[in-house]
Amino acid sequence: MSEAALTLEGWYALHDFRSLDWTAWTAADDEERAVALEELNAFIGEWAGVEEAKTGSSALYSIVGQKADLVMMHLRESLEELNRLETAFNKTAFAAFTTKAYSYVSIVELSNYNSGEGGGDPMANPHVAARLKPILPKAAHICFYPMNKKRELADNWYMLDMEKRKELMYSHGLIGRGYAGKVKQIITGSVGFDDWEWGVTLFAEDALQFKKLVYEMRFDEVSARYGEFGPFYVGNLLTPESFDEMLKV
Ligand code: 76R
Repeated sequence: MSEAALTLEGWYALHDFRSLDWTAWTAADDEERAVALEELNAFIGEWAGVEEAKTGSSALYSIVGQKADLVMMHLRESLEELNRLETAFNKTAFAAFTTKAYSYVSIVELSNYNSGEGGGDPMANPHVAARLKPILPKAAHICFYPMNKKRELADNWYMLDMEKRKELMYSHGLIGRGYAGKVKQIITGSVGFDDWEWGVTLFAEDALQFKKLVYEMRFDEVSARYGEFGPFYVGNLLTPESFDEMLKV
């Protein structure tokens, strides 16, 4: 049996995608919309305190295309908290104007492929801790997609020995590092939690860098030979102003 990579886990993650029922929203009267917005803003207004208390982080983006209209990405300390959050949203008057589009449950994950130096408590390393419990950047764009590593007879990631996987992941990391400062990635593990093995969430000021990075990685053996990809969601940061503008009738 090949040796499993050691993983470190941080905050639990929920990517909650919703679509707006524009017919109902535009047909509602001003009073109904005002109540819905008030409840929505109260819900969103709690996120800042959670970040300050360092017990989680949330981000809100619109989604381009017909797969969804918006995504709320939440990082929290437990699945219970994620559950409470989605339920709290569902109870707002605003939720009555939305439908569920997609969701993804996972946990922030770091693996030991490139960690090199052993020993010591990795959680005591502030860089590691910051990556496991990241404050989501308020970058202009988000890109999310789930993925697997292949388990086919000829190309089975899970049958490769540790040394080989380390070597392959080293090359993966090198490409990634070429995008330092342009793309921030958060890898979340979802084996046992959702339908794919990982969620990949990327943040960038320039959305074109998503295409450049993902395309370049396709030529790297880890992705070219072993990567399998789910649907891609791409979107724009929703600030209080741009969200107001989006919902204005
Ligand atoms: O964490 C680290 O920085 C160490 C190196 C590293 C690991 C272990 C790393 C670096 N990644 C790691 C693990 Mn990654 N990553 C992806 C995708 O679209 C595709 O082809 C793949 C989707 C992107 C875009 C990306 C970006 N990475 C992983 C894993 C877990 C693998 C496992 O355990 O088997 C997956 C699924 C995955 C996928 N990766 C980087 C990046 C970037 C930008 C980096 C450089 C990070 C940095 O140095 O700042």
